[in-house]
Amino acid sequence: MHPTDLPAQPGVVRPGAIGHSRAVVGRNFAFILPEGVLNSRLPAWSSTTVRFLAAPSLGAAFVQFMLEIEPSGGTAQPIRVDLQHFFYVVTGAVDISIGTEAPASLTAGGFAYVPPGTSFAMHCHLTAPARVIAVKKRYEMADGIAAPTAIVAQHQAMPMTNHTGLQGRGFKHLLPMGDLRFDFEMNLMFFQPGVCFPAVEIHIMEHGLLMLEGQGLYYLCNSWHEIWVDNFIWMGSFCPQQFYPTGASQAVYLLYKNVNRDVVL
Ligand code: UGY
Ligand code: MN
Repeated sequence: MHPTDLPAQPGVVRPGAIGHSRAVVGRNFAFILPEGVLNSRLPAWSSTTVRFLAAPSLGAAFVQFMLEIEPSGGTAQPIRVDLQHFFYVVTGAVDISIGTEAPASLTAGGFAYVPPGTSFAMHCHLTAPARVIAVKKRYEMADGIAAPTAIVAQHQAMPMTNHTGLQGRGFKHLLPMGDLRFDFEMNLMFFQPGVCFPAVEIHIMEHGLLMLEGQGLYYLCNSWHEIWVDNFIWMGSFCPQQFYPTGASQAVYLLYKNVNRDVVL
């Protein structure tokens, strides 16, 4: 019997809540569950709860966080910092303005890339709250390559691709794959039930992973972790990793990956 099968009494901690969690923070990965991530409020965001999921204090070279924006909430005033931002709307709808561009409306599955040093403002639609997963990363310049320009789009308008040739896999590369102006990728990864990658991967790139749909088992370093919607994983450099979907329907996750740059010594 799972402790959640027992009746919960209002105002009383549920049996099994003490010290039991699927959450793990290892040397080179972290498996993070939303119920354990406490709220922050930030001066730059009004009527917005922020939950930090990955940060340099964990070992990550980027920051990933969930914004929970109330209908009247959003950026207190336009934000302009010397960092890149990426936003993906998980639920609800927001308006985003980047630089001098006219505001664009994004619904669930919509995303935006904000280049370094470019201002942006985001406001939740008045009808319902929005949840937006965000990445913040310092831009790694490369000789002779200009920084990328802004992108605003909905993933639903993009074709599904599959460069692996494996049945049941699907990809949407939200940032242009192979475009060396970008120093990171944000990919939607689709898996039909039972379809995994062919081998345990070990690579220098880091990941931030948010489970969007379905469920499965995630292999991290040398242990398996059951994962479902809203669970988050930070995978550090060279963390052995593999995913095996276990649900009856497709599994989908959003994956951050730093790419296209040499190792700095
Ligand atoms: O592209 C990747 O590195 C991807 N296959 N990794 C992952 O899903 N953990
Ligand atoms: Mn990988």
